[in-house]
Amino acid sequence: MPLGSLRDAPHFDCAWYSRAMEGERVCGDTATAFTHEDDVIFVMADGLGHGPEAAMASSAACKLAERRFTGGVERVISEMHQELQTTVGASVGVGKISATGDSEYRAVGNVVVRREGGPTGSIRLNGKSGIVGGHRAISSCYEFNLGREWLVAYTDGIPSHCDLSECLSASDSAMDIARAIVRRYGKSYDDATCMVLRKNR
Ligand SMILES: [Mn+2]
Repeated sequence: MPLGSLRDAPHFDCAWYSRAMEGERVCGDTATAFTHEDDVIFVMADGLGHGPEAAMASSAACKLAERRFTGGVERVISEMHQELQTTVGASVGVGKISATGDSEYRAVGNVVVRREGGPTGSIRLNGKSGIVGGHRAISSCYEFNLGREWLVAYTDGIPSHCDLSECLSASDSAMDIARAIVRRYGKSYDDATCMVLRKNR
């Protein structure tokens, strides 16, 4: 079993915070993170629409990754695409970060990842239009080295262009930041999930 918990990656600070839209009891977004060999893998999924059907699609994507990830980001997205055919489908982002920071991130649909607080300022990584489990799921692909900057991933319940600077403070934990972003920017009429991740050293 090559997959492990984030406790196996003490060199990463990673946390996420989710809440359902007003009037819904379940959140249609699901996120997860785990280790595969020396890499940290994170998944952010936003089921189409909201409520239990959306939650079923997004959690199926995350569970598949947790059970079947074998090292390939593109491959796991195409497996999700098959698995989610019987669901409403989901926007999905999957990232893989090595211990040295070498990273690959791929996304389909409205999941955004931002690199924040690095020397180049704010960089936004958008998903390619499409839906995992829907008609087509060709992912956008980004490769980069993660230094000491924050990676912030979120679903479209948070505006893609919001100013994160006041939520990102060096002294805060990933959980404090994720919660602050959802509370400050989350749209009341959509599910909102934010994951925050950084290498500690
Ligand atoms: Mn959404």
